[in-house]
Amino acid sequence: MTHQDELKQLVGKAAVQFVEDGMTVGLGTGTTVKFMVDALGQRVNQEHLSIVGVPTSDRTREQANSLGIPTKGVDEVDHIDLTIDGADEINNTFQGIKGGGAAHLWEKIVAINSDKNMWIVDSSKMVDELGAFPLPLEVIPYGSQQLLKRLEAKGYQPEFRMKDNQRVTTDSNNYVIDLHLGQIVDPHKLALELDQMTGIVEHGLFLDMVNTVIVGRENGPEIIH
Ligand code: ABF
Repeated sequence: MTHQDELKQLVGKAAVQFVEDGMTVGLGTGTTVKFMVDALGQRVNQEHLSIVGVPTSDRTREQANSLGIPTKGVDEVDHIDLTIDGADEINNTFQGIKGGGAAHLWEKIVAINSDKNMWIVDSSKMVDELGAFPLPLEVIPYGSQQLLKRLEAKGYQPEFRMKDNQRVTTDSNNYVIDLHLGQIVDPHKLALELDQMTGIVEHGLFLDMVNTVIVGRENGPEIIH
């Protein structure tokens, strides 16, 4: 296990201590969350914790179910008590970029329907300013080439996310375009601009949404409320 993975496992285990019996828990996506779901599965099986998981991706649902964690879709539950998710960047005012795992649309849908949101990250995700990590956009395939040209004209350095020479598709069968911005001086202004662009389903700026961040540090998990 790499040192970064050790930090991810550390925060994953710390996060599940916040899960209480009877909770409906949003389950994020990504490698850090994978460790959290493993730890949650241990609690469900060893402590007979009675919870329902609301996954943010097909792969998280499959992992949870394989561990015996019951899952429901976001529309099948009354509300979500706590969502635990990862992040790609978090700045010093706890604004975040998510979507490196091409799951940010479902992640944001689950997050806005959660009473509390918690992000779990290794220390490399904490940044002074957002933007070094390419900003993911989930986009409708129809018209996406024209949309790419509009984003290029704005100087946003857009690229379709590719894998094995194919455009990556999300669980909603949309494409992902990443914006290589380098720095995002005003995340709220950029979010408003992207919200207006036809064809963009959702961007990866998660602003004013998180309640607790757990950061994997050398001397242990740092819990920030
Ligand atoms: C998920 O967590 C994604 O939005 C984000 O890309 C990912 C972080 O990835 P990892 O935990 O694998 O570093 O919420």
